[in-house]
Amino acid sequence: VTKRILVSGFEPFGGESINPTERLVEALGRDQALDPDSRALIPPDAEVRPVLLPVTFDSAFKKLKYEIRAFDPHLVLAFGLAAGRGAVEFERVAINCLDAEIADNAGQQPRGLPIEALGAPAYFSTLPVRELVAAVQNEGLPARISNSAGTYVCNFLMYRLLEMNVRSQRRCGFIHVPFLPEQVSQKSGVPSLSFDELLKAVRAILHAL
Ligand code: PCA
Repeated sequence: VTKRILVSGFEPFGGESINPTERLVEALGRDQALDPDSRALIPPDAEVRPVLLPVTFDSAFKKLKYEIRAFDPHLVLAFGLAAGRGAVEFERVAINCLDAEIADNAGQQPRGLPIEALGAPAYFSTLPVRELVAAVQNEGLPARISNSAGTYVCNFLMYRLLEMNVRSQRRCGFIHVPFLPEQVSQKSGVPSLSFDELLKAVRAILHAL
């Protein structure tokens, strides 16, 4: 049986002109279009639906929810950029908190509010995060579990995604990735991961799942 895997990425935000996770969904779309045995990233027994999301509190989850309903995936892997982080980071938990340090791409900047007033304080990833860290590390690439997805659009999306799937068999989670090298060429001491390395990490994740 074919495993349906929805992979989301985000548009650029916060003054950056690129988002590595946007490039990632584009690359997965090209790979999915190839014949199953000639794909470089996606296992032959998997079908990936790449979805690009806007960096807005208003629309990001609405679009993801619509795509989940249409595709009915077994797994949802949501990716985002985490400025300054130095590894592929599997988020363990999403918290019921909105506290945007910068406005989103629609100009919204909620500060110190709950996502859902009477909602659960937090939801835990239903991905096998420890195994996935090992799968990426086995490729010689940096990976770790993160205990905070922040309080911006990524944490919001992860919270809503897990809330939606709390009574389902579908495994869902969020993965933060570092900047691309070209994004840090003017910043000293900020870590990055090359696009080839990112693809290698994602290939390892898809194969491990
Ligand atoms: N990263 C942001 C939102 C979009 C993205 O790629 C975040 O970490 O919240």
